[in-house]
Amino acid sequence: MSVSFTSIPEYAVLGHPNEGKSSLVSTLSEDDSVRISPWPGETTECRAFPVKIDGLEILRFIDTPGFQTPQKTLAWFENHPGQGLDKVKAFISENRGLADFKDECELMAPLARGAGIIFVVDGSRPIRSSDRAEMAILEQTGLPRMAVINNKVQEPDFSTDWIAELKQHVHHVTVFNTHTASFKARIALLSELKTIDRLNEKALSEVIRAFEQDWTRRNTLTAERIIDLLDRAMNHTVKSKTDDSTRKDYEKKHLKDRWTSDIRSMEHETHEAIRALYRHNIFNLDLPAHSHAATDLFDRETWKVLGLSRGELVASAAVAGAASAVTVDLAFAGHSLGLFALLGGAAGACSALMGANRIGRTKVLGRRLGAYTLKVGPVRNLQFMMVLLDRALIFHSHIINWTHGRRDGECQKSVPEHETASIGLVSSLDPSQTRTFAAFCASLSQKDDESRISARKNALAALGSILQSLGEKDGKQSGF
Ligand SMILES: Nc1nc2c(ncn2[C@@H]2O[C@H](COP(=O)(O)OP(=O)(O)OP(=O)(O)O)[C@@H](O)[C@H]2O)c(=O)[nH]1
Ligand SMILES: [Mg+2]
Repeated sequence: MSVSFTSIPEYAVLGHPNEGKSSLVSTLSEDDSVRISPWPGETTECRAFPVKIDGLEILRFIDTPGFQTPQKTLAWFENHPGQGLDKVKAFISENRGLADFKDECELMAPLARGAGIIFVVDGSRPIRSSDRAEMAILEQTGLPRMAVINNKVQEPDFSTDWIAELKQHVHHVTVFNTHTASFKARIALLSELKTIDRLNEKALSEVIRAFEQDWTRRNTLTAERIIDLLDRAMNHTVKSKTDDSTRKDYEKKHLKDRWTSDIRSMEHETHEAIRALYRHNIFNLDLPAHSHAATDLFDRETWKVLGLSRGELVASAAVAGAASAVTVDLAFAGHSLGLFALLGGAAGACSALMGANRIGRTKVLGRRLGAYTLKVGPVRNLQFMMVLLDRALIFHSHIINWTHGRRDGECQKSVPEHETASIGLVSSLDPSQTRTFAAFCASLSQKDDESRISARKNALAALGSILQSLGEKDGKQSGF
């Protein structure tokens, strides 16, 4: 282990094996390279996980192995003179190399350097005597210490017992879930560290400020990415020529496939860029099956999920038939009348619906010199834009709510409620936000650069504040 002490606030995350120490380190440092496993004993050595902003380390968490022989260790502490860090150092130098105290010597190394302590317990199991021994050892160190109650499951819940017991040994107790903690909850935990670690209070305030600025920066970049996607997707055009009239139908289908494949790639690239901004590398994003972001962009279900009966489909097809002014009639089955109603008044120059039950139409621009020119796009359709926007918002919401400590295949049931709703997030936009996006959609057809720039700026600002408010949702944390 090679961790050097500097004035950067440093916290060692300690506890019994398998309580969620590594998960906490991973979530707080936004690092999904931390090793986490369902089997106790995964972490055998201390490892430092720096929190960096703009490449600069501003905070450090140390992942540690779990206590193996807490009772014996406590006995040693009780039978030896001295106190505080001197005693911790004496314990390490006297017991280094002894099999009985191997993990204890390792986990105490950061304490000997003066690191603050975050003690993690699983509040869904009862307190045992080994836990009491661990708490007593930590008290002996005299270091600033806080306990985090991380309930692995909701029931049973022994948090009340834990709080009462922990309060006798640590300076502060908080409830924090490593799998569901929001950005707000993480900031709250950092603020709580300030209360136990007065010496680092100023540094932690700086850390919190840097975190918040960085979060706003990520939201701004995400908004830019999404607006770029909408812009590119709605302006996208593919053309081809054929001089063989017998191949016209084949070419039409081919062109439509090319267009849809291009749009899918654009969407995928945008989502991956958002994932990278939030430092997620390893998890396979399993979007909730009944959210329309889980299906393919051009799947009937993607559009149908917004809720249309057969009759409404026919009605919307009729509306679209009357209103359709798009060059290429690229249509999607299953439009939402609900969403249409929402967009109807705001549609402006954008066609609100493209017609139902027709997946794609390629326009034949005309026959010149014996060749047909076929074209798909641009599809400047408000509903198409809103579906893309909705899928990006659902993706973003999923990314920011998926903590780094939560690993693939685990805990699918705890996806926050708003992510599992079958209706996406655009249905909760307020009318002025809807109008702003409709104006942006309309501006794409305008020749005037200034109006386009200003509509884009307004859409960016609206989206930035929507993203910011998604990150501010429930802290799910309480301190004692
Ligand atoms: N459902 C759920 N599981 C959790 C939570 N926190 C941790 N776990 C799971 O508990 C197991 C142990 O988590 P770790 O973070 O590896 O625990 P640890 O304390 O570092 O364990 P050792 O390294 O063995 O000491 C893993 O399977 C985690 O996914 C939680 O909040 N909810
Ligand atoms: Mg571990």
